[in-house]
Amino acid sequence: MGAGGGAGPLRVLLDMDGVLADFEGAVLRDFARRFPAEPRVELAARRGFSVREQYRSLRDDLGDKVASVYESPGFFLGLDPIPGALEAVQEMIHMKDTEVFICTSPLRKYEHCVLEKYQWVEKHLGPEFVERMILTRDKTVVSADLLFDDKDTITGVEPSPRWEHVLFTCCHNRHIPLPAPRRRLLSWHDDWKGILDSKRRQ
Ligand code: U2P
Ligand code: MG
Repeated sequence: MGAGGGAGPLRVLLDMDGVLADFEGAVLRDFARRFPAEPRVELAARRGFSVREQYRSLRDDLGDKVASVYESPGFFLGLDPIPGALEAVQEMIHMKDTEVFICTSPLRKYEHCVLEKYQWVEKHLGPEFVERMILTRDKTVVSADLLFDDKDTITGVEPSPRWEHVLFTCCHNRHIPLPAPRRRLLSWHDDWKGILDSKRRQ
């Protein structure tokens, strides 16, 4: 099925943080380095999409402290790839009848984040993928068949997005029960090709 119905290539959107790039691991590592005396949230204890909110719930000022970590220059460029992500994306881009785009939201404080997201994609995936980047604060207006994203609830101005949201498992969402027909991809070593195939058949 092509984007939202009919014949045509399958269009797939890939989120960046939590799906291609290890945002959570880097936040914890850099927070512990910069604020070694402060309490921190280990990855096994992460709950809820927003790191800032969870740190704020520990102590009011910790929310801004953890945000200062991911707002720092070099943070987004320095993220490690999620295991298996680069290989999966390179394979997906060469699949027949498949269009792959990277769809990511910049921080409101976008100074370093926007440039470094582009640099990260060029560094890890190559310049041809820079052509495939969509930066938007509202993913619901983008038309595609599938969106792989670690955010459990994705909302925006469009009440019925064209894509099916496949929840990519991340430390903050692994405990969330997903009512059918919603589905998950546990990791890039899980059966992402099966999800693409089943979508083509719909
Ligand atoms: O907030 C904008 C984008 O930054 C990433 N982010 C931010 C805060 C947070 O706690 N966790 C997090 O992942 C997300 O980027 P994306 O996943 O779209 O690449 C979030 O959308
Ligand atoms: Mg994400």
